[in-house]
Amino acid sequence: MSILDILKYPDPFLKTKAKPVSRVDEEIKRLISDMAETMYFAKGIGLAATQAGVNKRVAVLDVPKGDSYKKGENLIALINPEIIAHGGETKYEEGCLSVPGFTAEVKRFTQVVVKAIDKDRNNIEIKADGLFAIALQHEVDHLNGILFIDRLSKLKRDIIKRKIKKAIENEKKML
Ligand code: QAP
Ligand code: CO
Repeated sequence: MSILDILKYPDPFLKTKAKPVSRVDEEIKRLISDMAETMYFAKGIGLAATQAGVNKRVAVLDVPKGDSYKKGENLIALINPEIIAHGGETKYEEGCLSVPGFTAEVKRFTQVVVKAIDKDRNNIEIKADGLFAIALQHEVDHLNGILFIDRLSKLKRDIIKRKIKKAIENEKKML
């Protein structure tokens, strides 16, 4: 078990379109367990392999259902996830472990159906709505090299990018 380094915007690797996993072997299982450990350590509810610098279509999520959050209760690993159906339109104030300290309202589908392989090599289909549906779209985006800030209007994206740049400059001055 190890904690992985989470890449932060503007790391260019975050733009990588990740490669499909062809075999769920021990290496993938280790990656999944390290990603879950890293997600909990960072207090996140979702993490894509791309964020850990790994070029594979793997994501882990643990999205609270309702208001009670028990760590691990809703943990799921998705291999080669694909959105095969969607409906509705909604907005959600999103954050990201690769863009720490910043949030923005992002337009998303209200409901999604995601097809994937789980860690036990089963083909699964997940019908989701609410926060889970948002999280699934956010993680599939990461595997396609897309960050939530890329989904903002050019004006809002430029504003948030400038704020992030300033925050990074200030961090460097503190050292
Ligand atoms: C993706 O995001 C997501 O800025 C997971 O300081 C986003 O776990 C799913 C986090 C929106 C559903 C809705 C962000 C933690 C965690 C931060 C995360 C921070 C500390 C983000
Ligand atoms: Co993210």
